[in-house]
Amino acid sequence: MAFETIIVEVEDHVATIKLNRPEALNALNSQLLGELAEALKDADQNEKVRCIILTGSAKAFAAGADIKEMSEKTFVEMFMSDFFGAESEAVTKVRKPIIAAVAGYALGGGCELAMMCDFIIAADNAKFGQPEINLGVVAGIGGTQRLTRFVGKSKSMDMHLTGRFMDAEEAERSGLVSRVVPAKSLMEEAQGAAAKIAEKSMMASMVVKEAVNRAYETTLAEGLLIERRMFHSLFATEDQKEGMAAFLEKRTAQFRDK
Ligand code: CO8
Repeated sequence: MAFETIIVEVEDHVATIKLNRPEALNALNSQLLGELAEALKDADQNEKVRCIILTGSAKAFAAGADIKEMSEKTFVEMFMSDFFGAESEAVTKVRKPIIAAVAGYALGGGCELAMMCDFIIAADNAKFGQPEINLGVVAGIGGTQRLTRFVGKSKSMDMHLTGRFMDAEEAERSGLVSRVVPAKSLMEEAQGAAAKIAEKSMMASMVVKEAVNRAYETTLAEGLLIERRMFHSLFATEDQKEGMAAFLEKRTAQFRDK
């Protein structure tokens, strides 16, 4: 399918999806989110793809949901279309690992989209924020819930209530991002992380994703049981035999997703 608002490249087992509405700082409109959902589904189903990178431009990952598209909508329209509901669920349904490579603005829905990914690598010029309060609204695709889990109540309240931006250093310090790198090496760093992930057993990667995400959904006791059972279940795979044999034979494992 030909996309107009995103650019998709698949190379060396990594699908890179670049948000591409430069005229609007990659503001998320229905078309872009629809295309993103489609591209993510394709990547999830493509056997050649073992990791996904979601990125934007040097100036903006995404400056939020598209204010022009939303400004005249009524409650009934928003409610009846479940505005951005299906699109955001499409992102969180992806089973393969997704890295958000964020440079510049990740605001509102842009910050929320980055948080839907599995981890965030930030360029040193990245700025995160939930400035919806300035528009008389609030976050709508996970900001109040996910940012709070990442950075805690006090900082989340601060961000949502004042609408201030957080720079990359503060984002790393508070646990929102996994690493900060010089802006010029952002894609190299993300590709390096994706290449490492692509070498692993895909089943083990998917289990990591399911298990870590359960930590946000369940009690510690349930989560520990789920993790232990998932660990046990990987002993049904050839990749477990190969991984452990390779260690003992002091060679690199050749995982085959079996
Ligand atoms: N929507 C639409 N257009 C945008 C957006 C946006 N979110 N952000 C920037 N643009 C456009 C500008 O209108 C401008 O277009 P034009 O040249 O035609 O006037 C162009 O992008 C460049 O922007 P600026 O000239 O403003 O660039 P600056 O460098 O001066 O400023 C900022 C950059 C600080 C990022 C500024 O653009 C800004 O504040 N943007 C809005 C940020 C914002 O408020 N984001 C939150 C939006 S609401 C939201 O995300 C809700 C998510 C939940 C939806 C849930 C549904 C259930």
